[in-house]
This record gives sequence, C-alpha cells and structure tokens, in this order.
Amino acid sequence: MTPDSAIETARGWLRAASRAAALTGAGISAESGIPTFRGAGGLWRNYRAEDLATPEAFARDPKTVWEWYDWRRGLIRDAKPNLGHYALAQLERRMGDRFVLITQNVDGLHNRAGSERVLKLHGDIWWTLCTACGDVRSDFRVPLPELPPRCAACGGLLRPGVVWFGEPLPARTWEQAEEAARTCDVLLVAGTSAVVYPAASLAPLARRHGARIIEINTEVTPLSGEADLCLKGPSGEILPQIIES
Ligand code: BJW
Ligand code: ZN
Repeated sequence: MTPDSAIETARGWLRAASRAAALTGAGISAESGIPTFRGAGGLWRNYRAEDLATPEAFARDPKTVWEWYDWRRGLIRDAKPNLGHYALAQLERRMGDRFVLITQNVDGLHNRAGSERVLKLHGDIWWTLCTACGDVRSDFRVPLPELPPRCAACGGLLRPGVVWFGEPLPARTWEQAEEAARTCDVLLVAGTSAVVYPAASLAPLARRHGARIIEINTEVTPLSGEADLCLKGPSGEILPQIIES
C-alpha cells in the first residue's frame, strides 16, 4: 500500500514541475482488461512475447504471429480506457506542451482517453505495413478477413506496424522521447517492467539530467532501486490521486 504522505510528495513534485513526462507500459492497460507481456496472464498459447514479437518469428510463421495480433486487436477494440489513462490526459490538459506522454503500448488507449500528443515508441497495433511495397495504412477490421493479410496495393504480405525485438524504434519519435527525458523535472514511470531497451534507458537518462523519477507499479522492477519514489499499487488508482484535477 502507498501511504498518503508518498502521494502528497508526488503531488507536490508534479505541481512544482516546469516540465513533466510520463513513460507508460502494458500495466497501465491491465485494468482495462488487456493482458501484460510478462507475469501472470502474459502468455498466449504458451508463447512468450519474445517468441512472437520478432522479425524471425514472422518470417518463419506469419500466420501464427498474425493470429496473436488478431486476438489482441479484438481485446483492445472491446476495451475502454481506465482512470490511469484519463488522469494522464488530464495532466496534458493542465500542462499543455510542458508535458510529454511516451508510451511503449500499441493499443491506442491513451488517445481514446483524450491524450493528443503521444509518442508511440513501439508503433500502433492498428497500422499495417506492406513487406513488399512499404505501403502503410490503418486497418481497424476485427477479425481480419484473411490471415496473414495481403496488401491492397500490391498483394504483398502485410505485417503489423509495430516494433519487434532487434528492430530500431522510429527515429524522430525516439529523439523526441530522449529530449523529453533530458528536459523534464519529473518523470512518471507507470506500468512497465523496465526490462525492454531502449525504452528502459529513458528513466536513467532523465535522472542523470536532474529529474525526479516516480515509479507507479504493482510490483518491484529493476528501476525501483533508482526511483526517487515508488508508489506501489494499480496505476488506475494511483495516477488519479497524484494528478489532482
Ligand atoms: C501494473 C499493473 C497495474 C501490472 N498498475 N502496474 C541487452 C541489453 C539491452 C538491450 C538488449 C539486450 N539484449 C537485447 C536487447 C535489445 C532488446 C531488448 O531490450 N531486449 C531485452 C528484453 C533484453 N530491444 C530491442 O530489440 C529494441 N530495439 C533495439 O534495441 O534496436 C536496436 C537497433 C538499432 C539499429 C538497428 C537495428 C536495431 C526493440 C524493442 C521492441 C519491443 N517490442 C515489444 C512488442 C511491441 C509490439 C506489440 O505490442 O506486440 O514491445 S515486446 C513488449 O515489451 C512490448 C512492450 O512495449 C515491451 C515492454 O513491456 P512492458 O510494457 O514493460 O510490459 P510488461 O508486461 O513487461 O510489464 C508490465 C508491468 O506492469 C509489470 O511491471 C507489472 O508489475 C506492471 N503492472 N498491472 C501498474 N494495474
Ligand atoms: Zn504492398
């Protein structure tokens, strides 16, 4: 349980911050019913994220990888943002361009909660990318009529518009995320296991540049020892308390 005094400290830091940023992970969507990657419920048909979220897995078996994404697209379509997503949208309204939201999530729930400027480090589950002609578009159909889906422009094999292990993050988005980490006074890190790089390097970067790190997680992570404040509990409960309206 997080004591009231810790919540009060976090509120005070956030209120005093000239610039703030948040880094979110799968845990922030857990209360919306979206499974996280690691820990309980993180498996799909006995595959781990590391087995499926790779270019090699897709090259070997695009149908199975697409079945995983098609299943997740169904869960995400039926899910609603929770109070954690709404609290961060509220913080953006309060701070304007002095706040940056960086997410590792591909589910789009931050946008659906009203956040307008979201740096999506790992892409978007509703984007498709043609492996043959490079055509990028949004496709919101669930389930997809054919797995693996084919490009409407050239008939080539489509892949999800997300970032897999071994692939670079979108360059401009990453630059903006690093800039936000270097310049914020407070970084909220919510619902991430902090094991996947380079996203996990943002908190140490922010700290080296003088920011206070506030971690919000139900569990201890490799970041916990480095954080200035660890608020233990569900982000849907903690974030609304520290982001007062
Ligand atoms: C709650 C909660 C509640 C629950 N409230 N909390 C050794 C060292 C450093 C790096 C590497 C290394 N070996 C390999 C690498 C690189 C690799 C990497 O980091 N690997 C590690 C696993 C070791 N990284 C990469 O490959 C990245 N690319 C790269 O490095 O490129 C270099 C390059 C440069 C130039 C050319 C070529 C290459 C890419 C990483 C891509 C990650 N992709 C995925 C899939 C995205 C698409 C999809 O969604 O399908 O991203 S994997 C998956 O992990 C997904 C997530 O965004 C990411 C992070 O997971 P996240 O969000 O933290 O979720 P969980 O499940 O891990 O944690 C949930 C947390 O929530 C837990 O802590 C819970 O306790 C908590 N929680 N309920 C609050 N209610
Ligand atoms: Zn194509």
